[in-house]
Amino acid sequence: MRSKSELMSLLEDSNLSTTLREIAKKTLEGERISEEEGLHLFNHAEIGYLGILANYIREKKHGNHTYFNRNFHMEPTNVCLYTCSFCSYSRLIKKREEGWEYTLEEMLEMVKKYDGEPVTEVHIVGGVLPQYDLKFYADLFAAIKKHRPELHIKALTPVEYHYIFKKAKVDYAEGMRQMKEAGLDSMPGGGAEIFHPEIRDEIAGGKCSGEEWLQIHEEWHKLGMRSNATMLYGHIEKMKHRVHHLESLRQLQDKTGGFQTFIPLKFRNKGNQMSHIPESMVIEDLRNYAISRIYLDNFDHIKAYWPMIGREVAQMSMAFGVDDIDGTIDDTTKIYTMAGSEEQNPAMSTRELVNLIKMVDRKPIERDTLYNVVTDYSEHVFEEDTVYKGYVSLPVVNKDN
Ligand code: V47
Ligand code: SF4
Repeated sequence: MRSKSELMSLLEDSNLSTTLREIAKKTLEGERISEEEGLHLFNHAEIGYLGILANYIREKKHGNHTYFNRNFHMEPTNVCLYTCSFCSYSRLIKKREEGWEYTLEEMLEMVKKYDGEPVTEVHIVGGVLPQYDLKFYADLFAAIKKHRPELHIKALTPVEYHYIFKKAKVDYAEGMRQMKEAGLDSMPGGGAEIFHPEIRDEIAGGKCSGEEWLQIHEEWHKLGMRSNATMLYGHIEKMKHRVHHLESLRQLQDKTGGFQTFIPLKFRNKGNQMSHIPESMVIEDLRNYAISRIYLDNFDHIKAYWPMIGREVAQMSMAFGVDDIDGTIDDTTKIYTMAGSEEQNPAMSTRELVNLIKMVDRKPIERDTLYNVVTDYSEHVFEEDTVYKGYVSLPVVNKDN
C-alpha cells in the first residue's frame, strides 16, 4: 500500500486543479467531503485520480482482503403490480401466466435443496403481489428457521415492507418488529433506485418514496439489526441526484450505523421500458464505485454485484474501492439475466471466485452476512490448481505472459 505522504507528494507534483487537490488532501487525511465536492468529483475527476483515492481508503479499511459469501437467491414471484420502467418484471403483470408465483411449500422445497450445502445465507426478493402479504412472509421466515435455524435470512426491501405493512394496517416499527420475531436476520439493499422524487417519480412511481425507504431501514436499525443499501444508476438521473442519494444514505448512517454495505447497481437496458437508454460505460462504472467509496466515509464496505457487471469488471472494481464481490450463487436472480446482464451463467463456484480474486492480487475471504470470517482462502490452493513461480495456475489468464 502506498503511504499517505507518498500519495500527497504525487498529487502535489501533478497539475490538478485547486479543488481536486483539496479533495485529495481531505480524503487522505480521513476528512469527509461535502456535497459540492462530491458533485465536483462526478463532473470533473478523471479515473486515475479517483482510483488512487478510493484504493487508499479501501486498503486502509480492509488491506488486501476481498470478501464474498456463499448464498442462494429465491424469488417468490416475477410478476409485480408496480410498473418501474427499468424493471423487466413489471411488464409481466399483463401476461401473468408467463411468470411464476410460488407457494410457501414450494419455497421451502427450494431451501431444502441446499440441505448439506455450505451456504450461509438465503437472499429473498421478488415482485409485489397481494397474496404475498405479511402473514405469508412471516410464515415463510418461520418455516425456513424451523428447518435450518443457522441459515441467515436476508429478505425483502422497503418496497415490499411498505406494501405489506399498509395492507396489514401496522406501522413500520411494529411491522419490522414482527418480521424480526418471525426470523428475518437482515435486509438487502434493493428498492432504493434513486431517492430524489424528480427521478423516482419518473422511473418507480407508485412504490415507496425515497423517504419511506430510509424510514423503514431506520426502524430496522433501531432494533439493532443490519441492512444494505443500493443505488440504481446510469439511466435518466443527473449527477446531482446521485450525490443527493449518497448524502441521504450518509446521513442515516450517521444516525444509526446500521448499514453494512453499499452496492451501486448499473442500469441494464434489455427487456424493459427504458431499453432506448444506452447503458453506462465501464469507465463510468469504475468512477462511480470510486466516488461512492470516497463519499460514504461511514460505510464499511462497497460491493460490486458481479452477476450484473461481469467477472472482468468485478476484478477491475477491486482497484476502485470495492472490497466485496457478493456470493457464489447457484441460482441467481432472474431480474438481471432478464435485464441483459453479461453473465448468462451467473453461477460461480468457490474455486472460481477465489481464483478470480487472487488474479488481481487480493486475498479472498469467505464471510457470513455480518462479515464474520468463515474461511480465509488467501493461502488455499484447490486440488485442481497447481502452484508455480509463486502463482496459482489459473484457468483464465496465464500470468507468465
Ligand atoms: O431494487 C431492477 C435493481 C434491485 C434492473 O443487498 C436493476 O446484498 C439494473 O438490491 N438494471 C434488486 N438493476 C437487487 C438488489 C441486490 C442485489 C445483490 C445484492 C444485494 C444485497 C441487493 O435490482 C432492485 C433494482 O434496483 N434492478 N431492474 C435493471 N434493469
Ligand atoms: Fe416490481 Fe421491484 Fe420491478 Fe419495481 S423494481 S416493478 S417494485 S419487482
